[in-house]
Formats: sequence, structure tokens, C-alpha cells
Amino acid sequence: MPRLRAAIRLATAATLLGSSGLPAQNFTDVKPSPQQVEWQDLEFGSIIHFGTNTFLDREWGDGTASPSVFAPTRFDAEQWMRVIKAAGAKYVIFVAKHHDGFCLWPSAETDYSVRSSPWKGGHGDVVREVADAARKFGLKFGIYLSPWDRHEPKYRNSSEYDNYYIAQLQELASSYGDLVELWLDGAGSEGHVYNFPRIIENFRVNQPNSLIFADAALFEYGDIRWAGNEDGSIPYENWNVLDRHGYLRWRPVEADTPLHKGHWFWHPDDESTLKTVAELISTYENTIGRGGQLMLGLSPDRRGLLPESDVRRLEQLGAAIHKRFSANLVAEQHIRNGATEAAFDGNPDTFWSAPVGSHQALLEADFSQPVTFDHSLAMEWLNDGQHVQHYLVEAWDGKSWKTLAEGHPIGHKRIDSFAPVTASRVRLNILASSAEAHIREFQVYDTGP
Ligand code: FUL
Repeated sequence: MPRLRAAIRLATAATLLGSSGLPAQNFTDVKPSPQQVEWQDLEFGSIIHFGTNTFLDREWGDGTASPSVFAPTRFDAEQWMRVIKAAGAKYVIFVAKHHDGFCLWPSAETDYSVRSSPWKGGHGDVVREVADAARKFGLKFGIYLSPWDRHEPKYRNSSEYDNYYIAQLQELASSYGDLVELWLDGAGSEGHVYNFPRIIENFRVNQPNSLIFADAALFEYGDIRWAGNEDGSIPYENWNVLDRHGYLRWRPVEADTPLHKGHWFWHPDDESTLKTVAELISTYENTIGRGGQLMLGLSPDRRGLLPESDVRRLEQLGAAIHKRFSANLVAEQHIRNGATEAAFDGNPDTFWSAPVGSHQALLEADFSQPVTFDHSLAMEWLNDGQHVQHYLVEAWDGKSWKTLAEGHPIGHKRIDSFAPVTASRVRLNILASSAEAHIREFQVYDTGP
């Protein structure tokens, strides 16, 4: 996703000043919206690409494909959702229109859509079926609507295209229920001017709680930021607050990466690009384990089904995540002590607070029998801002505390790995926090060889 340069609108002077008239914001005072808090808890999503490219062995359509090529034979969005759920994802983004301009719902704005395809005699609506299936499986639903449109002639005129895009977004925003996220992709848009303030204002009428994903450039309206790569890795240190031109905003990061290396759409004979479970687990730990969101790209085939090998891989991934992170030794085996219980109870809905005004804290879990572990997991309660700036994970070796891992931000979730250690005492040593630390969970796991 190249940068969305066209979208930059500078914050006005008024937004840069606090009530005293002086620049007011401090990174660790900026707080998330309730919608962002809820979204960060979803952690793992899936983005689905399916369209004319699927039938033409392409990644980027040029907008000339005939709608007649769109002819899935066994389309079943529920099959997709069953597998997405098995992988452990909590939300789905569907590409309603990719750069080729072909609409996967029967838009009234163009005949370049499923309405002109042979699928269901032109009476089908892929967006509707995907939205319904997602909700049936308890997954939140959102959309991607490519700003760059290589088919629509109005694209050559910015303001005419703004009207077209706004009308299409309106169709999607008003007819498919609550959208968890609107994915704005910057690819291909270099040099094109969009009126994003107008676009987002219109979208907000029907979707006040939806989060806007965009490149860091779309600063006034973006609620989520791109990780800056499609490799499935979030650079650590990861702070939720972003500074542009002195204007601070809470913008958690989402890292999109496809299940098949380099391929967002399905291609024939493409098994060699399918990522291994080990690669996917490392992606999991380098995204969710660094306090961000993982957005895994899936591509149904020409039947309209996820291919069998992808299904197996996603099921294996779900099982591997479960195996790694379900036996939380702290929650299962620590000696109950009351005071710090909220951080050790395995329940992320409760949190422990360090004393008010403190900037350091120790959270120690003791075991009656030594336990062996090789991973730790910590979660910060972020509603009041992101505070932890430096921490150690330490184990007692009988004589002194030994450092197993050292990190800076914790954020939503931080997973550390280290050589296996056997100990009867383990602690999270918070060396510095900008305000008192709030810890939802501190956990340790034995993930084995
Ligand atoms: C990119 C697009 O160009 C790719 O085709 C894909 O949609 C990916 C998720 O975003 O910017």
C-alpha cells in the first residue's frame, strides 16, 4: 500500500492548541476512543480478495475485464467464514471493489458489477452474502473500497469521481449493517486529489463507529494506521500515538499480509507460495505480539471456495495458536495473593493498577512447584493511555533475579520469547512508566521445541 499523499490535509492551528492556547498534547496523555479499544481487542482479522482477477490470473486488473468472466461455480461465503473462525480471526474485511473498478455488489452507480456477470443470472450480491455469512459466524464485517479505479471514466475528473465514490460508499454504508472498518488503500492514487474530508463526513452519517484504516498521511480522519509493509511484521517499538506536524492522535497499527507470499488474489498452481505454519506463527508474534493487529489476506478460487490446501493451513494455524497460548501457567498455577490477582487471572477484562502516581512497579507470580516456560505475554489496559516505557521479564534462580527479556512499550499485547527456564518465581519488572501502569494480564507459556 503505497503512501496516500493526495490525502494530506494539515491540522488547523486551532486543533494544535490546548485550552490555554499553548501546544497541549503529550504522547502518553492521548487516549483511544471506545471504538478503538474494542477494535484492538479483536487482534486478528482477515481481508478477502475475490473478483475478475481471480478468473484472469491477475493481481492488478486494468479495468478492461469483461464482467462475463466473473462466474464462480460453487460460491459459498459460509465456507470462508468457517475456516476464518477456525484460524482464530475475529473480523473480516471484504474487497467490495479493487483497483479494476469491478463492483462485487450491484451498485446503482455503474453497470461494471456482478449485475452484468453470469453469476446467479446477474441477481447476486457477493458483499451481501459475505456480510451475512460473517455475522452468522460471529465475525465482525468491514469493507475495502479502492479509491483508485481503473475502469470508471469519471476517475479522470477529481470532483466527479468524488461524487461517484461517495455514492458507492453510501450504498455500502447504508445497506450492509455496521462496518467494523473501512479500508482505504493508497495504491495507485499518487497524484490524484480526493476530497477525503467530504468522503469521510458522508460515510460517518451511517457509520459513526467504523474505524478508518489508511496510510499515515490521511491524518485527520484515519483511526488505524498501516504498518508500512506487507511482510506481516510491525516494527518494534510500537507506540499507539502518532505525531504528524505536532498533532497527536491514537492510531493503532494493522499489518496486512497475504496467506500466499506476494499474492492477494487466487492463482492457479500456487501452492509453493502458501506460507508454512512456522512462518504464520512468526507473523503472529511479530504483529499481535508487538501490540498491533494482524490482517491475513485470503483468496477464494474460481469455484468461490477457499482452496483445500489453504483450508488445511488455516486450521493448522488456529490449532497451533491454541496449543501455544492456551495453557497459561500463571493463571493455572500461581499462588493466589489477592493484590495482583487481576493481572494473573487469565481474564483480560480485569486489570491491576500500580499505585496512583507511581512510575515503577513489580508484578510477581509465585508457584508452589517450579514451572518451565519459554514465552511471556503482557497486556496493558490502554483506555487511559499507553504508559509502560521500559520493562524486564525476570525469573528467580534461587539466588537472584535473572533477566529473560527486556522491552520498551507493552501496549495492547507484548509476547516475548526466550530459552526455556524453570523457576518458582517470575515477575514483570516495570522500570519506567509515564503514569501508573495498568496491566490486564501477565502470563507465561511453555511452547515446547
Ligand atoms: C495493496 C493493493 O495494491 C493490493 O492489490 C492489495 O489489495 C493490498 C491489500 O493492498 O495496496
